[in-house]
Amino acid sequence: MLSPGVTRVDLPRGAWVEHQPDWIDPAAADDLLAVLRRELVWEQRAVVLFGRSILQPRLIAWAGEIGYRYSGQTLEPRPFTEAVAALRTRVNDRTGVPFNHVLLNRYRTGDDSIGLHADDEPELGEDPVVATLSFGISRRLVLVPRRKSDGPRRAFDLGHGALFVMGGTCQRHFRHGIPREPAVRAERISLTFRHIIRAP
Ligand SMILES: O=C(O)CCC(=O)C(=O)O
Repeated sequence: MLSPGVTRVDLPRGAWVEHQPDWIDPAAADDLLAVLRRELVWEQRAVVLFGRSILQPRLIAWAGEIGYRYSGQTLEPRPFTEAVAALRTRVNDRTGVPFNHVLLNRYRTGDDSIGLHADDEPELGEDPVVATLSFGISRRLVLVPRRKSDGPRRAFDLGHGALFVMGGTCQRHFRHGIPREPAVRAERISLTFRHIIRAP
């Protein structure tokens, strides 16, 4: 039985997503956005894509008990800040998943983005559940099946205080991303929760 306000979408091949737009109420979300801006160490990192080193078009921060390796870079273990630890506890209770790593993305304007990808690193195990919490301006997450026969791409507008969960075989059969939206001139911060089963 789904909690009120949750939309679940069952996708082909055993993938699913859940979207809960107002999981955190707007006043609390305003406070959290201010705290996250202040509390985290934000940086723009270079990643290796197709053999070339490029700067990611967004800022990132992270917290985790175990390091996380993706796109040719390793995020070494880093302590949880107070706010991120409290949010992790809430997300773990809500999803039943013992997330132990949080990667935060800060999209300064609609010029910042993340390309289509899957969170399918071996350290996440088979068919990981990945949860995302959003603060600030709404941005569109697109979900694109790897096979054309699995239907159209889908889009979800992730607004202030929204919880979005990808589960089942989602990372195996779909890719997701936050495309550029040049008309957007305000900031969004997302926290993406992962359960890392072993160090990279
Ligand atoms: O910002 C988001 O909602 C998605 C971030 C994401 O896909 C990632 O960090 O892997």
